[in-house]
Amino acid sequence: MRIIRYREGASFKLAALTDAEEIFSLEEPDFISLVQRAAQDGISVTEKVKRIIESSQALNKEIHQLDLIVPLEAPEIWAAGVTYMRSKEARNDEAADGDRQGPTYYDKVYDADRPELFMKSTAARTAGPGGEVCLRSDSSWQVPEPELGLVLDRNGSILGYTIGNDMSCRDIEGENPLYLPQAKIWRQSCSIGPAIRLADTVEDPYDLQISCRIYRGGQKVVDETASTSQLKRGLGELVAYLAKDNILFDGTVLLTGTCIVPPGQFTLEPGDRIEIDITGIGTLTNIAVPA
Ligand code: DO4
Ligand code: MG
Repeated sequence: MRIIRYREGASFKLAALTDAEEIFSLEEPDFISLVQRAAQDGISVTEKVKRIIESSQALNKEIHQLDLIVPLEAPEIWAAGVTYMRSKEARNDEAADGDRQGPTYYDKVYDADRPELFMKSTAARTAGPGGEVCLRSDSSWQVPEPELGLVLDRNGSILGYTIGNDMSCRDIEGENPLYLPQAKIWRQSCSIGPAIRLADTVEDPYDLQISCRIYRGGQKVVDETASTSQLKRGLGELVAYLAKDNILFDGTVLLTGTCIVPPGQFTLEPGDRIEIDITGIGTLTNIAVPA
């Protein structure tokens, strides 16, 4: 069971999307209100949505006919880094300066107890499905980072899963890791969506396929697939570090790191269409534009 939001005229609508791709209207204005309503009723969100579906009719619409928007206005989006071997190798490549001796910071953080966690985005900087993600004007090596996103409540419980794109400037981070905030955060440097898959409807979050395709002028120029089974850390471990002595909000999103990095010197260009799929969640599509 998935939750989506879409624009209809001047208003935003919340809806449930079943595995059979049927769409049912939900009365609550947003995902967190739905979670709170289910808690007031003493039932899970999935049970709440099932009961609504049983007593209502599916919309006479298909998903591609809806003007989808972010499935929730996440007050904060955080991200974990170097949680997959592929990410560690890519960071070591971009930071290579020829006279490296001993383990890098990336080697160390991959094996350390404490994960890398950083603030990635806010609601105002986050694009939704079909929206535009921006390319920084002072970077010439930019890539999407397809990531599994955890939708959390204020206590750190995982309410659901979404797809995140942690847009990144490999040249800026590679020049100096202290530039990380600039390599990661700018206008529309993050996107989430197209849906939130309710947590208790995911059989095994460590067995999800993540794919990324990039199209340029109608040609597919990147096509990569990986799996959350390659994740080095537990999801609960990442959430526990994020929550430590911190404030989480209902609807905080935690991106769990990338397992896909486009090969070599590949860089995004204006007009590129980025598609990211995760099993059971859907496809997050965005167009790259100049910032
Ligand atoms: O070390 C910098 C960021 C790593 C990251 O974003 C990732 O592994 O996904
Ligand atoms: Mg990342």
